[in-house]
Amino acid sequence: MFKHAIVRTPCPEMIHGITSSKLGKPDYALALNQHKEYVEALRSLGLEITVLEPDSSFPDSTFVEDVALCTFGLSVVTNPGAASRKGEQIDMEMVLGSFYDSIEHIEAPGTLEAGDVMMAGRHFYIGISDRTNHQGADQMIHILERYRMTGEKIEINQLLHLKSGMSYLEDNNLLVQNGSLNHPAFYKFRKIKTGADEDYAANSLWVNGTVLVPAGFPITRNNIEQAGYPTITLDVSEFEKLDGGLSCLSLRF
Ligand code: CIR
Repeated sequence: MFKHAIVRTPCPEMIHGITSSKLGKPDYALALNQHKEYVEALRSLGLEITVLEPDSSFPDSTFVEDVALCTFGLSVVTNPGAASRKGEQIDMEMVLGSFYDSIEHIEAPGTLEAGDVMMAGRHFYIGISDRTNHQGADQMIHILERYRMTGEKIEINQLLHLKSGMSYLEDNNLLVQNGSLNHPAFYKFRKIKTGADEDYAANSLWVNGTVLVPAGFPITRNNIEQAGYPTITLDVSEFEKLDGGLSCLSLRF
């Protein structure tokens, strides 16, 4: 069960964040409202929330998930692969210092963004992407092993991050994009599919038994509910415009 979450309020410069989408620029005022609702949803699930101030130096800094991996007794500060995101992790490390005794680091030339890291118990799947390279993933695996956890690399393509395409919902249930069910690394999981044309909803978020699902993806939500989970639907349209999803907006531990 998670007890804490760290989030960062989006900054006005978010409208210049990195994106591959053709959905247009985010509406900042709407993004602020959506972010507040996201925080309230996490709070309603029992989490104590640390809300960080907007950081205008980094347009994408609301996507806090990418700059650290938070897990059992260990936090790993990452080295983001995107040039405009390098440095976001420095402030986060100071925040994590009040929660963790052990903080490790991904060092250049390794790059890793934790949107590429999917936790399933004490095992971690690490996507090799445009943001996370082999050195970064290897460093992460070595760190995890020192703390009696394990990791493995997964080559991905056509996804920003591994978790853009799948989410572990605990209890052996893996939510996956409809078209990408067959990766051998995931054979042992029971698969819950997104709806056709609902790829974005593959980034849904398990929090203490409930699954947060992005608004506008009813088939996926129904499939998750059929698997036995209560859901909370949240509109995150302004973050989708920047290729970001529900998991990207918080660190949970
Ligand atoms: C980026 O491209 O870095 C941001 N616009 C979106 C990051 C989304 N983060 C995530 O999937 N964990």
